[in-house]
Amino acid sequence: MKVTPLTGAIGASVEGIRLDEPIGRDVFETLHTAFLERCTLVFRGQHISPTTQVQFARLWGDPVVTAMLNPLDGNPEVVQLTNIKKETTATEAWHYDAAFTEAPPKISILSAVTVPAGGDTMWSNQYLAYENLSAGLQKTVRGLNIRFHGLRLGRMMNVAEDEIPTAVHPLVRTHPETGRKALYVGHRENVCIDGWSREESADFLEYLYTASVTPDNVYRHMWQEGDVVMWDNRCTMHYAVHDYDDADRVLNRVTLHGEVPA
Ligand SMILES: O=C(O)CCC(=O)C(=O)O
Ligand SMILES: [Fe+2]
Repeated sequence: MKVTPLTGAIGASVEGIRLDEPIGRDVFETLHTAFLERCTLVFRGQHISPTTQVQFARLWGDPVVTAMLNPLDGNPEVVQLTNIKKETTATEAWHYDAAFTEAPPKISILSAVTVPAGGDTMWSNQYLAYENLSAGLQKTVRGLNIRFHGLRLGRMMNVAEDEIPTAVHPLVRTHPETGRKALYVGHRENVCIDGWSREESADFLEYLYTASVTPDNVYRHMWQEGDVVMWDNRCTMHYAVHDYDDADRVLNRVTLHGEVPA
């Protein structure tokens, strides 16, 4: 097995492994170390079934079963993502998955079934987003909490305004495995510094959001069918580029239960 960094900031490609074959303890340890260091792992040419995807996911944790989206027959842990119109998609913005819940998923795993020309996904390294701030601003953000709302997702799923889920988390969270600090921020429509007005919060958070996703802090994945990509939802944001109109795009997704951010 070979692990190769994909950018200076984030991502590694893993070659010489088949996810549909048993993965021994040593190999898993190597994968785990690479995952914690690189935050996003790319496995090309896997073409795995939903069942294999769930088995692989179980090596890392406890898959989330969600009735909200469309579970794939026989595998309630697998959600199939299809082309949601650009106007309504909630994922064409930098985000952490389900940050508006009390204990957001720790890891997400996508397996590409059908890919159009385009439809790339990008990830940012939120450890570096924090570390790149000045010592003074780091100190300020460490003292703040942020409220996340599921507004964009709620709109997409026609959830009534007063039923939009919301949660308050530290603006700087400490990764439970690495002990490193990561900036926990999101799209302007979804976030507000806890205890500040929307107006006071907006430009401040916009600065942190924009600084997080500077090109030298991002990996952009051009999907091929059969690719599997997994990311650490405690120290990365991601963004699904919608540049493929009505073309088919099908990805199978599994997420793993996570910790309460601290
Ligand atoms: O469609 C994608 O590339 C990613 C969508 C997304 O945000 C997710 O699966 O969490
Ligand atoms: Fe997402």
